[in-house]
Amino acid sequence: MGKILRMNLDGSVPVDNPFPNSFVYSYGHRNPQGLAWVGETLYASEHGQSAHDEINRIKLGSNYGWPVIQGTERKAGMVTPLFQSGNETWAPSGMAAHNGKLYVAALRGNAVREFDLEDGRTTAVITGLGRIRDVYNDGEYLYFVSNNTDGRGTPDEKDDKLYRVLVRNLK
Ligand SMILES: [Ca+2]
Repeated sequence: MGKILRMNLDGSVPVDNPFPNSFVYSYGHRNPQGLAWVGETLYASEHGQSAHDEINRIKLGSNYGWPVIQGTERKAGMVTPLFQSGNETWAPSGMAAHNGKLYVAALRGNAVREFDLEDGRTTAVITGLGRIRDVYNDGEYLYFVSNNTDGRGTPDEKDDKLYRVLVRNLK
């Protein structure tokens, strides 16, 4: 099963990692793709096996369920995702945080999706540009890159591209 690891910059194991002498920070992941911090809280995007993609709030030492639970399923000792895509496929990739929201690149979803951490809603805020691989936020602008030339997309002549939009113009 997949894991998220944490190590010090010198390659040593942080003393406050959850398991002694182990880089493991969380486990039970299937295919984590993007990470973003909101203050002291870590969020991660993850691909499900078929649809059931996930956005998780990562707690130190927790088990995120793969391969025992998926989607909205619950089991003692395992964490059910904060957001999950049900029968849709987002194929979430890189992510960035801004103002209580996560902005997540979606490959198969052909979008940048916004996840509101307060009201639990998600919407596609950028569409029509094909597969989106990664996003970055500098507090004013959201930057993102298309990835239509990765062998799974339908590239335009000038793909791929780096885009920039004012975050306040997204809605
Ligand atoms: Ca999971």
